[in-house]
Amino acid sequence: MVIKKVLILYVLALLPTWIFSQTLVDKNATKRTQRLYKNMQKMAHDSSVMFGHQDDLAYGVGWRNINGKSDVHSTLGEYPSVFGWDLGHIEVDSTRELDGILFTDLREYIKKAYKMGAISTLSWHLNNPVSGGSAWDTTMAVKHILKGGKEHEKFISWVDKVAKFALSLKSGIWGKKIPIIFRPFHEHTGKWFWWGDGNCTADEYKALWRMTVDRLRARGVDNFIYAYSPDNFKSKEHYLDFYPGDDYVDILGHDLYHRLQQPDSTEFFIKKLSNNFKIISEIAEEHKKIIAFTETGLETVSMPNWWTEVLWQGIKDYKIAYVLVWRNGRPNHYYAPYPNQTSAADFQKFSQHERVYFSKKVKDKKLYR
Ligand code: BMA
Repeated sequence: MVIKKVLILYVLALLPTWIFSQTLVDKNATKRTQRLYKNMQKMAHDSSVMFGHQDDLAYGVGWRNINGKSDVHSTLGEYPSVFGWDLGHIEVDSTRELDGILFTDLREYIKKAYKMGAISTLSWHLNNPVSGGSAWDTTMAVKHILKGGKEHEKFISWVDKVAKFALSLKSGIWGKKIPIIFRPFHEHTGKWFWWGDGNCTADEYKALWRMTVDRLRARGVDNFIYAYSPDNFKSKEHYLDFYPGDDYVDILGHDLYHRLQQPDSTEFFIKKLSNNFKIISEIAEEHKKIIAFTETGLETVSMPNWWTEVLWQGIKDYKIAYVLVWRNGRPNHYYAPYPNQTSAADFQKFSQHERVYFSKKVKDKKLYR
């Protein structure tokens, strides 16, 4: 009898593990990284959405580098649950990333986010390895950095710098590595980056992605969760055109901004979001992946009810692990509110939605356990 009971309890305890059985593409990923992914799967399964903000702790509208400050925190009394950061210029050994954050500070911000129980995600606006121009310099480059290409060695040395940084992200007395969502070569369906549409073929892009991930793993990076994030797309086929494969991607992402150029742009954006996430949800179901809205925003959030009436309307019907808005970089280039900003009250309302998670509620989720 007792044995039977113990057995039933054991099976019940294992059930969630079976339901959320999709493992990371990196089979050698650290325990913490695996647990984070499992917990993200659970949250998405429960239709919970975490909120992210790029460079949140580093600067905001009218301030820079003030310990503990964050525009989101000043508005809500709590931090985001996802923190976006960028590695651009690490490849050229700059002491600061492309938007001016010291890499030494970046490491501390990531530690801080981790201690909060929140998540950090890294993008990489890396320079053009052929011309030496920025990520937006579309001089043909991808074919020249693949194996056999004239800048292959140089590119590999750049990936090694990312690996070194990733491996330096440690926390606690045991110095355990901090899990990170890595989101390289994003928005490739657009034409603006050197890895974007028209600047390389689908096969070259896939080869670039695989080569990068393989190299990171070979250098011992075992704390990355990989996110693929196309910009706008027309169909399921289009979303998957450049997809490097189920063995190379953990999160199906999407980047899409709300722009107020046309009179009907708001209706258009909501509809577009809803259509796109419907397509991504189908793909996620088939490929057993989770979804994230990896970059979005309305520059200067000029619509008072943007959070509840635009963003939320576009995503509420889907299981999206997190939504991240872009950086608060300049007075005319910011995506999260600050106190008394036009959309601050609505942002507060959005933050209180039972399905929405900022730092306080996420702490209880114990994402790394
Ligand atoms: C863009 C803008 C730029 C910034 C870049 C990389 O969207 O915010 O000012 O340098 O992202 O973060």
